[in-house]
Amino acid sequence: MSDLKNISKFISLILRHKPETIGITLDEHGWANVNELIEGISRTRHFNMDMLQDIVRTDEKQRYSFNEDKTLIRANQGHSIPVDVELEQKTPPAILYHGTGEKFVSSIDVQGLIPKSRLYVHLSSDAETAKKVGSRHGRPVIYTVDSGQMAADGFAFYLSVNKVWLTKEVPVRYLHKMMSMNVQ
Ligand code: HQG
Repeated sequence: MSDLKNISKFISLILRHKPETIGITLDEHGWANVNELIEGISRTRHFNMDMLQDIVRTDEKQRYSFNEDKTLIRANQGHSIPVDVELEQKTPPAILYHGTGEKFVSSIDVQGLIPKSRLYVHLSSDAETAKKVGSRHGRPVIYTVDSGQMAADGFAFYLSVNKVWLTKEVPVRYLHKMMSMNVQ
């Protein structure tokens, strides 16, 4: 893994889960002070503002945002700590996708999708992305989610700045398993 990618993983841990790792805090909207972040990270490795800007600009999932004057930074989604990143509530498309690992299927088929350690269940608008997400947990299994019906039934959906669909839960009645071999 390249140095920047490695540091990006670390930033993701700090901004979504454990800011205390480098002795900083996030505000209620998930913002961290950029100087504090750089100082905290550079205690253990070479790091500066240019590198941080590179990471934010080139991140393949656009995970992070600066505020306008680049004094603050936050993760766009994926948090386990309770912050309000001012997500946009939005009507979802009729179908969304969720990729998971085979080992979770028996539980999901009983319980539906729950956020587990995160604040929301993460959904994507295409099956290919769901397959990649699922592969992080072993052999991938992909579910389609009747998001249009859920929205009609009153469930709230949010679209993060980096285009991940989020919702609090997906009850079993809205879930259908896709045969993974159908996913290219
Ligand atoms: C599963 C990455 C048992 C769920 C990705 C998932 C994503 C259940 C796992 C983002 C369950 C949680 C999030 C139930 C859900 N019983 N297992 N009832 N309900 N699960 O990592 O969705 O690279 O917290 O299916 O790309 O895999 O970090 O969530 O398999 O967008 O930016 O519990 O993280 O983005 O795993 O991934 P996670 P996720 P980043």
